[in-house]
Amino acid sequence: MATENGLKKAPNILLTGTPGVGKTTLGKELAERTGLAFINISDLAKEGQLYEGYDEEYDCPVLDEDRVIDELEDRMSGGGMIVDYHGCDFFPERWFQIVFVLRTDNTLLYERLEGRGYEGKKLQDNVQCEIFQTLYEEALESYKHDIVYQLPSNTPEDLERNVDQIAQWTQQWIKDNN
Ligand code: DAT
Repeated sequence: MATENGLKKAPNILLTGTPGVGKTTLGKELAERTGLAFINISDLAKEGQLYEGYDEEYDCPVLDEDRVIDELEDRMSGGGMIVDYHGCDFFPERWFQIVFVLRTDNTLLYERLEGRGYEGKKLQDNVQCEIFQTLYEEALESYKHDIVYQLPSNTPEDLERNVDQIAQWTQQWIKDNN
């Protein structure tokens, strides 16, 4: 199947949603299945120190969005990228052919984030972010509604189904666009 090597045009896919919903898990499996490249924006920022300060309240560095975009522009315009981030409003709209917002039930998400060591305000705020469907609304405000899809991400069966469906969509997109 198509990859970044330029032989075939492939779509860029955005996986977004509250931290802990399963973006990285899905993105890595999807990359294996499709041959597309996977990019975790948090890892990219860490490697390149693409930060513009520190958020004391949330105890995390603040992403330098402009530098992230500069860093990725060439690869994104080549297509075939799966991008994973818990935000979506600062990417150029033209980058993505489809946007998936992963959704997880509150109690499951709470347990996952607790397992990751989140506590106190950070834990509460992230669960609330999911309850208020903050990322779904951000996606609808940032991209055309007909390319934004919500996917349940509660169980291993959900993961399997999501990989299958997105891989199928990707294959079809490649057929239609080459
Ligand atoms: P994110 O990248 O959105 O922060 P993750 O991929 O790191 O999330 O997953 C968080 C945790 O949840 C991790 O322990 C794996 C687990 N997980 C992910 N998707 C799942 C699913 N569909 N069913 C059960 N557990 C899942």
